[in-house]
Amino acid sequence: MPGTPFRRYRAHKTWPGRAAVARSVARVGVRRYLRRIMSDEKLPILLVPDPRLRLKARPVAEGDGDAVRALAPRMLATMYAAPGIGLAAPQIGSDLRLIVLDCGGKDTPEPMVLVNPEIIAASKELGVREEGCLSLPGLYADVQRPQRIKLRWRELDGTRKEMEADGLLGVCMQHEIDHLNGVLFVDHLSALKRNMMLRKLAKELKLKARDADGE
Ligand code: K1U
Ligand code: ZN
Repeated sequence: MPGTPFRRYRAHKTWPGRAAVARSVARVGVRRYLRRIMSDEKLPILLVPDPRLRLKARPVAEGDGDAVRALAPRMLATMYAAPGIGLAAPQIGSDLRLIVLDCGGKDTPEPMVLVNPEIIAASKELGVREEGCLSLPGLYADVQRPQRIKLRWRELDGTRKEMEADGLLGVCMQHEIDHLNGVLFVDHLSALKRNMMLRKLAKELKLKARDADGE
């Protein structure tokens, strides 16, 4: 696997499952485990109103294997450092349909790398949960989405996977797949609320940039 920053998993063709992650964490501890699956390199996260956040990402094709295997550990490092519980490739300027997630606890990491994820079923019942976004720093709002989804994706080795998700994991998966389609959580709010929040953020980012220039 030339050019990939994977260390421990260099010889693996696929991402380890939940049980394997838990066994590794129990053996080496959380910090050492995460250091093994992450790159040292963190990537800058694009902020609104960067137009790249509004583009539809393209499906990962067979020829993208090396790029995806190189990107995934960098995306995990970027997500953990932010800190966040998810990250989609468009947020770091890539046009690939690739997301990483970890909705596990502090002592029970559950890193996931999903290639070409798609929602194949969604419940009629809706739920409301507060969301934030690394591309909209400091903004939070209650968002209504399907309570439960069925998701299909491919592993890094191309293996097809499916699972059902609800709660925080289900919300996070929907939020990240939205990013692949150029959709942000504020798009689920009323135009009035969305514009108010985006104006507030634009002001804050302008002040921050001015402060940084003055230093
Ligand atoms: O996609 C992103 O911008 C990441 C985003 C994911 C997300 C959060 C909440 C609901 C749905 C999707 C974040 O991770 S924002 C940061 C955040 O929620 C968080 C940060 C540290 C600890 C716990 C949560
Ligand atoms: Zn986001």
